[in-house]
Amino acid sequence: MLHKILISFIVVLFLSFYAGSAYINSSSGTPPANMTGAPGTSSNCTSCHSPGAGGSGTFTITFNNGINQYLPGQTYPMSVTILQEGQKRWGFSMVARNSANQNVGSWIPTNTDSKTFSSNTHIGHKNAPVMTGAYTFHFSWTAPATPATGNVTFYASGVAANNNSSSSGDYVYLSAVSIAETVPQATIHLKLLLQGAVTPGTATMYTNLNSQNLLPTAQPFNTNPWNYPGTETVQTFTPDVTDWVLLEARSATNNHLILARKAALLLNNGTLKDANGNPGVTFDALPVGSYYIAVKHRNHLAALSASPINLPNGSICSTGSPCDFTLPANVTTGSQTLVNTGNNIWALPAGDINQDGAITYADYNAWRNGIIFIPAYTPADITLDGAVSLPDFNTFASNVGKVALPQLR
Ligand SMILES: [Ca+2]
Ligand SMILES: [Ca+2]
Repeated sequence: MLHKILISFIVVLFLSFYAGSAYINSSSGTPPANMTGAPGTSSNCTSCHSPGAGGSGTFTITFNNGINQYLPGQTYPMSVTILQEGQKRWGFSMVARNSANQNVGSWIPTNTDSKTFSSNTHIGHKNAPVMTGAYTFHFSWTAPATPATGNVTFYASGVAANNNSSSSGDYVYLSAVSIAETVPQATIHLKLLLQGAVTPGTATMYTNLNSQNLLPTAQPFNTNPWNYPGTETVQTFTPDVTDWVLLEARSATNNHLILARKAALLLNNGTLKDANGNPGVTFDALPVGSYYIAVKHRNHLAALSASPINLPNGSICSTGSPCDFTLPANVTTGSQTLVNTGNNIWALPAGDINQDGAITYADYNAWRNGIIFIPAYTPADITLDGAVSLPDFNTFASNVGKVALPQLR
């Protein structure tokens, strides 16, 4: 009997607490489900926060730093930012829906301020954080592994509350962002340095050819010995471009066999982008899969990956991973092929002025014959500064005897 009375007392206590409590309190732990503004939801947070509408702030959904495309099975960073001057406490609720308005993918909270709920169909705030003026929640979303999900739309509501322990003085915002499914492509993200342009002891290169407007707008590998007919062109170089390079995808079982080529732009931090500006280098029409990767330059020796690399290889080349050609371990015959520029930062060696795949005294003759007195984009300029002068000779002299792999010459 005492037991029953006790339970009734607790139930009554709970109900009175709930009835007397403002909604901000009851939902500050986790937002209620279906309050995202998605099609078919009867309400959003305006049903419990007043005035709700009419706030002066903003609510922004950001998917993968604004790149609104996804690949099946990949995980992407996301964030929502709620901004309203004077407000102090923040919440949100979000779903991902396909064009049939079904929940798709899965959510991953990456901070303690958010959590998933409703069987991982929603993500929202956890213990609504307190901060004045604005708040950003960070989390991740994993796309469905099965292809052909199609366009996905994120629907979210955000609450900018005044933290007065009542539902008054709170504003609600709605936002939606659509992303498109893309077909996986054979894209390589690679990291490499050209010795001639390296600032010694650092993993950065200068961009002197670019800043002097000497870089050709069309890819420069259309002559001997490459005879690459690609039509890659650039309208305007971004200031971080160091030079053109030529990438090759080679068979995983026979790295003498070239399957695809692409000319691309090497940036001063050692990363690559396609001439169209997309990060990484995409081999058009090459199926996704595993390939040896070779990189070539006009007057530096070429390098080949130490092993096949599975393409696409993510969205960046992580330091130390097999795509990082600044480490000898990731390049075939790495410590012989590459040159240590200091601080154990390795680069493709400069000096192959006659472009035969070896650095010999034939290159000295080519340098002497290539001396010029006006800035130019020319093979004899192995320091990539637009001049053919003594520093080119000195760099060449330090590399005499270096030879690229036979299959790269
Ligand atoms: Ca040579
Ligand atoms: Ca030079």
